[in-house]
Amino acid sequence: MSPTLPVQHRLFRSFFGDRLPHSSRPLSQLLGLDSGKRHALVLSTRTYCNLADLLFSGRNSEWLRNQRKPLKPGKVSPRLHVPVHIPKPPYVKSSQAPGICHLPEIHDERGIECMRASGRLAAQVLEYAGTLVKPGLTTDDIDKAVHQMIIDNGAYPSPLGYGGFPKSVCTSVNECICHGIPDSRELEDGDIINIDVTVYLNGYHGDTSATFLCGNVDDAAKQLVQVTRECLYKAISICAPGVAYHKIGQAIKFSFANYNFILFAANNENGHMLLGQTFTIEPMLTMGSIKPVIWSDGWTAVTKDGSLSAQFEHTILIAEHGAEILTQC
Ligand SMILES: [Co+2]
Repeated sequence: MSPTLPVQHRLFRSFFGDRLPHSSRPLSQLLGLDSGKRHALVLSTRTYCNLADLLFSGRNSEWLRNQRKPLKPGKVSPRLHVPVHIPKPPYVKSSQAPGICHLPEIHDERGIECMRASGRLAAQVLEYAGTLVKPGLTTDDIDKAVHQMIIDNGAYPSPLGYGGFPKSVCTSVNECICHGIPDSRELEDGDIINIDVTVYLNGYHGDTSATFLCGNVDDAAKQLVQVTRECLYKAISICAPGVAYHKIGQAIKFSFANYNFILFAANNENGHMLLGQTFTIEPMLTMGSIKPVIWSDGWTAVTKDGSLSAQFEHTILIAEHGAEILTQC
């Protein structure tokens, strides 16, 4: 299959690890922000901006910009309540921003069972959230539904209160790369939306995201979403004990060479995967610029040229014979 439009998909990293100032062990599985999870597809913000300067021609950005209205901040509703009986992660009560854990996250049998449970719940919530996506629904509506399902299951919605994040889920529409804040904006026919669900259950975070199509989405956007999903599964397929993290990037590049896209799959992470380790893999691809612009809310990251961005994410366990996906129903 070859692309119908002269699009260039590039891989992002979740750069929010850069904003976390100090270490805090319990943040093992949150939001894709913790470098202790060994993001499998990483590139320093600085490096990828430089590469973007080099690679991004800008030839598609005008065409892409004209296709839809730019995303604008909407109204953010008041913070939702979590019942007192639900255990909260330590950062919720702390005024300090949560930190980064630099050690690999290795679990014993009990820890693995807990990770499976939180992963399964996160996957169920994500699947449900995806069924809600339709024109006219607001991202705030999605947040409310996700929040309710998580607390109904005795878990805490991890994003709520994380470093001041005001909502229970991240909703990243169209050119929003990640960490979009649910608000009063109604979804429109042709939008794509990444929903990133993280739940805190029995002391463990389960983290997963997917990009959903809203109504009639054009072929180029569909292809972006499809290729991003394939990137995630290709990456997972090579994971096993002893495999170097940087192999993931190489596998993706090789696998998608036929698309004639430019994929960013560089990886600065040293070391090898360990038995019993959990981490997330979360490729982000865009159709144009990989330069992010952060809104004044301090969270919402959009592509500088307004081009579409897609992301998929699973939390995986390194098992004896390969990776086990923890975030599936
Ligand atoms: Co996530």
